[in-house]
Amino acid sequence: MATSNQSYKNLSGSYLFPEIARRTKAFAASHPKAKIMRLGIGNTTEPLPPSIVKGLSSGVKKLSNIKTYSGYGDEQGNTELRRRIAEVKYKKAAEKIEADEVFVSDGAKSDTANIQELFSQDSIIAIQDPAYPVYVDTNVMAGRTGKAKENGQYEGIVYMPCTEQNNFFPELPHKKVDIIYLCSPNNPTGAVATKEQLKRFVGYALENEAIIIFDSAYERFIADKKLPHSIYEISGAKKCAIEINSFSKEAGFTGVRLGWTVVPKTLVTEDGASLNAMWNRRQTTRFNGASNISQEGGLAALSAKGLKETQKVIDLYMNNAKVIRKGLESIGIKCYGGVNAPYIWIKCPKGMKSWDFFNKLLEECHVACTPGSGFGPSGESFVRLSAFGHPKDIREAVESIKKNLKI
Ligand code: PGU
Repeated sequence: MATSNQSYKNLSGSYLFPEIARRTKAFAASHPKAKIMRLGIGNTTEPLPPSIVKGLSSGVKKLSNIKTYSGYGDEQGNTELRRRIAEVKYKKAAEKIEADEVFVSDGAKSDTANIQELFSQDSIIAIQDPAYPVYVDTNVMAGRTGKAKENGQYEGIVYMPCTEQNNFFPELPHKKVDIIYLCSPNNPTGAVATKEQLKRFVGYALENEAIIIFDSAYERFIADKKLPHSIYEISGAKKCAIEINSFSKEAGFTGVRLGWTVVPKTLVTEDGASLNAMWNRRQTTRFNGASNISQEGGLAALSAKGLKETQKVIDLYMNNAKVIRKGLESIGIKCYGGVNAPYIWIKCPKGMKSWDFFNKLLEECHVACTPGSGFGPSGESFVRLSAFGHPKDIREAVESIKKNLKI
């Protein structure tokens, strides 16, 4: 008789974003006249710029011709794309990133979910709280935790609170941990780690033979020139960090699907295993490579023209972020983030709980947000607004909040 993976029973609820979609849909069904403005999930809305469309089209065209047709490619990704990622994205790395340390994928979500497989079952995981829920949920599914406790924390995970008091960047773990998830620019708080802050974590990881899993999916949204875009800007990080990134937000590939993970060859676990060799083994066994069409699009996105064009779209989203912050602050709402990240982290007025404020925004203003508590217990009494949207819709949402929110 087949029995199920018992660890799934430890999950305390459904995945956050479908749950928001479900509640928003239910509200829409019972209020058919309401125009709902969706600032919940971070989903891109602007069309792909011309050079990327050209790249994708050339990928399709190649498939139509007997001379250029290709089927399965290398599981690790197109060699030229791996080279270009290493070159363009890691220019400022303290130690050079090589093309064969870059593994192309269908997006950062699957990589952030799959990477935990490389580590032993008894590894102790430390996670920023709040955090992108995939980090916690996949470790729960893998059986590295117990059930959720009353305070919302899963047994066995080391939570690193990110609060107003520490400017949303955590202290070092209070006990010895093996795997540390860091995300900067941060989803959901919009905070960006400084070099000094990253140095402290790299120092800790080297000293404790821990591995950092660094999610930099929003690095292109950093405007402040002093802030690091990659953990590899920190000397020593190639000995202790994996970095995961994506074309989703920076190039509008949320539906196209393309991302990558850097696993340095110098990365060795306490028991002497090469994580680069293990990830290579894992990917070649479980993954048949990203779409060859998407990869042509990725190459175009990293061309000089592509980078210029995507910057314009990023600027548009970041202008949305400014509009959201300014609008909400004008009615006395405390906002964080939204300066070097496309998310605005909002303190619920009068200490309201996240889901209560979610309902209030939906009912009074017809705006959907993401409840902060969905990202972890320290996100309680916050909500996240996403700056991904058409500027007109964002302005409309902000006006509706200013006009209709009763606080
Ligand atoms: N990493 C972070 C930190 C993210 O916020 C997201 C998407 C991803 C990875 C996924 O990137 P892909 O390359 O597109 O796979 N976060 C969005 C979407 C929600 C989700 O379930 O992925 C968000 O609204 O937080």
